[in-house]
Formats: sequence, structure tokens, C-alpha cells
Amino acid sequence: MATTTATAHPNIALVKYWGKADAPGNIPATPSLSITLDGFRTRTSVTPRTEAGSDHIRLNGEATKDKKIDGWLADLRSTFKIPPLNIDSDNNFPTASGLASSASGFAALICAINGACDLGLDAAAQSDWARRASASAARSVFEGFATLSGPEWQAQALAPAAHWPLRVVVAITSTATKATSSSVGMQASKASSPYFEAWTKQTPLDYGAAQNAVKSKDFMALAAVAEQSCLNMHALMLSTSPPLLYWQPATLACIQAVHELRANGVPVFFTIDAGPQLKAVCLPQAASQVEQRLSGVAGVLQTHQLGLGPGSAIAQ
Ligand code: 2P0
Repeated sequence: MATTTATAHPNIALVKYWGKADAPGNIPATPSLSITLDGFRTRTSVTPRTEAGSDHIRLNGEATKDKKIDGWLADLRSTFKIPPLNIDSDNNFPTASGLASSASGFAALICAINGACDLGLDAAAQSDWARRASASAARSVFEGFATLSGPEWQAQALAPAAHWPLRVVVAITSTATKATSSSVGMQASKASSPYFEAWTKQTPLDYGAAQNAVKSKDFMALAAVAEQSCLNMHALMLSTSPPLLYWQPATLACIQAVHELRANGVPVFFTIDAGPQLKAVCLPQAASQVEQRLSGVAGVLQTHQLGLGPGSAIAQ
């Protein structure tokens, strides 16, 4: 049968999601706001098979068994008639190391299955299904600036990439697979951190402030709220038992470099996810200077300069 290929890009949250509500369907405990990147991408091909059997999944060229994907496909099959699938997915960036490969992965996968099996899902419905697998994936369905909030918990487009063409310099400090997955870490934070309730109260306020900053293109306001949301999330992670410490020494050195740049008038701020990589978000005119500075930080293995990118789409 015919193969359908879709692409999607990772997104990074400027107001972070960490923790789930007590509700079915992988509903976050807090709203989030993100930027979808270009450059890094997942490309996923889906081929329905006519003979009976299980799904065959290849990730970056290797046969894979993944309980999360299997469970999600079973849920999808409880709603839609979907034959056994061959799924072949590859990332042009490190997988499972804090670069949001599950976000681009599930956004590309639902897009490809939607096309291959004629499910007829619009972007909002694809976002809903992507969220059930990985909440951050809901946001990668959309280009530019996206939000994910209740009561629907389908991501929405806040502004297109062209609204405010920010640049992102990613400083890679380790390419190792992370020790604790986001899902497991979030559960632990909710169960054990004394700060979890404070986090769920603060994040909706940050979410409102960040939306306003994006709409009015107020870089310094966005810098303040995004760094605070990131550090609040990492404080929550550190106060989890056992503690979740995702940083490398170079991650902290990059934070200090970003602050030094900003103190010298360079429009840049940082964000860090559940991994050791630092993402420096800046205005376009500052990107080269920011990349040069971060690539000189001891322990930074490589840097990538990215822009804001498109949502998930069928590849032509
Ligand atoms: C985010 N992260 O908002 C936050 C910031 C990581 C740190 O969403 O359990 O893979 O599959 O819904 O989406 C990563 O978590 O978690 C994430 P699940 P997901 O981007």
C-alpha cells in the first residue's frame, strides 16, 4: 500500500509544562507556551499493511519496541479502524536528550497516520491525539508560537513564525540519553516536591504574561518570564525526591554567559528543558554573537543556530 510521509519540528516551551492533572488523556497540570523550531526535524513514513500482524516500528534505522507508542496506537485503534502499520521515523538531531524529540515525533506520527489511513483529523484533533502521547507534541502541530491550555487541551496557534522571527542558539553539552524520562520525572515531582502546588499556581500567571509579551513583541518582558518559568521548573525538579538534576557544569556556565551578554545589552535569554542542553533565544541581530560566545564555553560540544519553524505537514 502507499506510503505517507510527514515532517514535524521540535518545540521549546518558554512557559514550561511539568506535571499532569488527575484526569485521563495525559492532561497537563499547567498551561504552556512554546516556539516551534526549524532546522531540527523528525521525518516519519507510515505504510499500512494488508496482512495481519503487529506494527513494525523503526526509529533512526533501528527496529524499536516502545510501550508508549504501542499504548497510544492501541488507544487510536479504539476510535479508528487502522490496519497494521510499518512506521519508519528518523530525527536529524539527538533523540531523548532534552531536545524535544518526542514532541516532533508524535506530531509527525499522527500527521502521517492521519494521511495514510484517511482519518480526517484537522489540526486541533491531531494536536489532541499528539497530546495523549506526549503533551509537548500537541504544540509541534503548529508553527511559530503555540499555546496549550485548558479546558480543551488542544494546542492553538498564538502567532505565526513571521510575527517575530526570533533565533535560537542550542548549546549541546551532552549527547547521552537522559537518565529519567519526563513522564517519570513529572510523576515524581508531583508526588514528592513540597513546591508542586506553588508551581501550579504560578505557571498560569507566567502563561498570561508570556502571551502578552509575544503579542506585543516585548523581548525583555518575554526574557524575564521565560527564564523565571524555566528556573521555577528546575527548582521543582531539584526539590523532587530523589532529585532530578538534568544540568551539566557547562549548562550553568552557559546560563552565566547568557546573563553576561544581556548585562552588556545583547537581547538574549535562556531556557533549559529536561536535559543538559541550553537554548538561548535572541533577536536576529544578536544570533552570531550569542553563538560565538556559547561555542567558547568550556564543555559545550556543539552549537546550532535555528529559527522558528513550521507545524507538522505531509511531505511533498
Ligand atoms: C515542556 N517538557 O513544556 C516541558 C519542559 C520538558 C521540560 O514537555 O509525559 O515528553 O510525554 O507528556 O511532553 C517534556 O515532556 O511529557 C516536556 P509527556 P513530554 O516542553
